[in-house]
Amino acid sequence: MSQAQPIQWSQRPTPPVPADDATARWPRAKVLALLNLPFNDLLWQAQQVHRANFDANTIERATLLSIKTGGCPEDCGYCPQSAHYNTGVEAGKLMQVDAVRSAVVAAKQAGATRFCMGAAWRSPKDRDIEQVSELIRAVKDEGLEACCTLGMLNKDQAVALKAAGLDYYNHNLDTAPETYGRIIGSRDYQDRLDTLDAIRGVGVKICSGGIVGMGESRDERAGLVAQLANLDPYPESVPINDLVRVEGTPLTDTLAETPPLDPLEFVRVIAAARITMPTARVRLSAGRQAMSEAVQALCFLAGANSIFYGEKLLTTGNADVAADEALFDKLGLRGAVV
Ligand code: SAM
Ligand code: DTB
Ligand code: SF4
Repeated sequence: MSQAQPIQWSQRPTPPVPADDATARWPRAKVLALLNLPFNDLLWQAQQVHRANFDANTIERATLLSIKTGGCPEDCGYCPQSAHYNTGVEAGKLMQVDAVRSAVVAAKQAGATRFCMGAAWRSPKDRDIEQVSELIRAVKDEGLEACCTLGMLNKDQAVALKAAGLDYYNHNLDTAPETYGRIIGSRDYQDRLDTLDAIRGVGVKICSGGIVGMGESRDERAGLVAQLANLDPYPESVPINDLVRVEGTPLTDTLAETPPLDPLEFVRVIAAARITMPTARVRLSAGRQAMSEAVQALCFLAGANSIFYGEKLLTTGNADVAADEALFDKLGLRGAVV
């Protein structure tokens, strides 16, 4: 029998739009119905799904490193690294392998099992892919899972990263399809789906999630979760970010009169992600530094089982490692082992 040929770009099936497709695995209306449940009923359902698929007392720890900071040509309205805004973030060059290796060793000693490298690119050049491949090999040499987020990728680039040993690629859908255009103008939703297709096609696992707290409605949050849950297969890792409002970004101005997202609404989104993507690692991501221990504990109860671990995200702060360890102790949580 002849081997299956990779699908040509022009023949790729268009992913279902959940809002219009009642036959989707997770029609958007069903996700909205989850978000509308009484809080205790929602958490009970999420906790049952969580326990059916994971040890509920283990949490994955993933450390982030910005390997190429700032000066990005894209115009994502939330992002401090866009060259379009004055946020005080200085543009830097791609980091050298020795400095990255030191960060990997430190992350491993602190207990991280995954190392995620982020670059402020629209999409990498082929030369960048060669250099990042060396960084991926440095992560793999230390025995950690390697993840990258480098912007849009084509299939050849995905092949090269896979060959270097990449385990996960992070590329977020960020919002519901209809919300997207008011946050980002320089690339569209389909570009993101195309990148996810390229990654999936070479067997690298997908890390894809989004941001809430950008002034969206609950229905729009349902749209984001439905879109992720209807990817076939759904992502192995799902980072849920609560917007970090950075001075100088357009969204921070737009939201000046809008209160931050109610933390209990954030917990609901985590629960909906857990229920609709039962075997995914759902990551309580950006915004955690501003959350109380009680809210974080509710996120874990709702099925979050991964965190970004280390004092910095890419350019903004994150919860202290010592505080995280103390919280783990209080809650009887353990770090996940790969
Ligand atoms: N440039 C690459 C890209 O956009 O794909 C990779 C890095 S980008 C910073 C990775 C993700 O970080 C974005 O897709 C977005 O979801 C998240 N992010 C960026 N700024 C954020 C903020 N202020 N608050 C919360 N999440 C943010
Ligand atoms: C993701 O979903 N969140 C991380 C990671 N993937 C790359 C990034 C959060 C960035 C927050 C703003 C900053 O530190 O620059
Ligand atoms: Fe650039 Fe990524 Fe920031 Fe968008 S989110 S401006 S692509 S670094």
